[in-house]
Amino acid sequence: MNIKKSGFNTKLIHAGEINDQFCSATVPIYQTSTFGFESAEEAAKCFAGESDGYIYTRIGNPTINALERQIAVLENGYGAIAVSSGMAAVTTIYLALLSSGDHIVSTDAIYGPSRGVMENQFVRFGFQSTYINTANIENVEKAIRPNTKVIYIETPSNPTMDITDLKAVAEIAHKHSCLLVVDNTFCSPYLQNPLDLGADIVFHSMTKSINGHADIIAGIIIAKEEKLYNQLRNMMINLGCNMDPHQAYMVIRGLKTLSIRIDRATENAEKVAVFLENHHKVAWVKYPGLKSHPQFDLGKCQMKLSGSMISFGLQGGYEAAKMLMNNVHLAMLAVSLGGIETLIQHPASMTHSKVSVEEKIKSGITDDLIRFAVGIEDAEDIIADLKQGLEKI
Ligand code: LCS
Repeated sequence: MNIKKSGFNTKLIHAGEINDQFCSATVPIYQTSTFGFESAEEAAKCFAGESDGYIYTRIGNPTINALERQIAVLENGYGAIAVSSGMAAVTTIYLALLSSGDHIVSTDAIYGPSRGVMENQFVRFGFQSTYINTANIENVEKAIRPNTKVIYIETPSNPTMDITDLKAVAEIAHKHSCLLVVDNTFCSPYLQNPLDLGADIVFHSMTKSINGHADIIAGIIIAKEEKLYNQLRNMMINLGCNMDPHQAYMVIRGLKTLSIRIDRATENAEKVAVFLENHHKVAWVKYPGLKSHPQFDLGKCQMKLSGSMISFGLQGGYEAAKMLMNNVHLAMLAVSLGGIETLIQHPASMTHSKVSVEEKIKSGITDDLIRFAVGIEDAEDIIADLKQGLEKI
């Protein structure tokens, strides 16, 4: 069977299989830090790259590699590099691609620390950055400088839910000899495949929907070409931000039900978004599946489904938002997303609290914005919870 030619769900179940001696149905956990060699000659060959045996788990491990092979197939990439967290993926990418004096153009409303690490820490290493609303494609070309090396996109953006046209931005990036990097965490490989649309590197916080069970922190980077893959893997090995075999096993376990979970969470989110849009205390709702979303048509052609993330604001602003968050019972007041449980949070004071006030206003992370990550409970219960919470305002 050629797994690359099979359907998405078959890949979810079988693309990571390994041939172990007992024909186990699941990938075994190779919980070892090091691997022995049969001879000094074999050891030398492995270190010279002439034999592909395992050496040391920071460099490679059969359980971790099973997950990497599987995600590379799901994203149609050359290869994948599993790392200890989504932020390890972000920092590995920055450090592998940028040198002192290089410039990056990025979506402004991205996960707070992905921007914070660049503006507050990597600025010491001479990295330059410009943050813009990439949903307006004209902004991207205008922001490019002679020293721009990377265009970094999150779509839909976190937490503003703006959608960037990946095909158009890939064209601009390549015209200017830049690499296009896409954070595909909100969508997962099930909803969007940026490499197919022209991106060079895609990455995920697997803490979210890929693992899906709120019990693991993990990340993965997928490169389209071999040269980029090697560049990224070498950086990961030397930074030492590898994944642990047990962590990989847990992610492989969660990944198998990715499409079923996302189908259900999306079905719920569509109902919740309509409920919110029709509620008199709700000022606005931003959800890719609503016709009122400014990039509804682009979302439809770029994403398989509209996903489980909704942003909305209340008539009463931040004060009303606090009352809602303090009065919901089923939705948990917590950061993160893409899990089986419904979560509610306030980005301006939580996930994006380190972004400066001016930048928050500029990028649309307003004080009234509530981010709602819909889980796989019954839609009626999620809506009833919101309804009673809204009545308390
Ligand atoms: N990229 C995106 C889009 C994210 O949402 C997150 C985490 C990361 C990268 C970093 O991944 P981590 O290191 O946590 O695995 N997002 C979070 C959020 O929105 N709330 O809590 C964490």
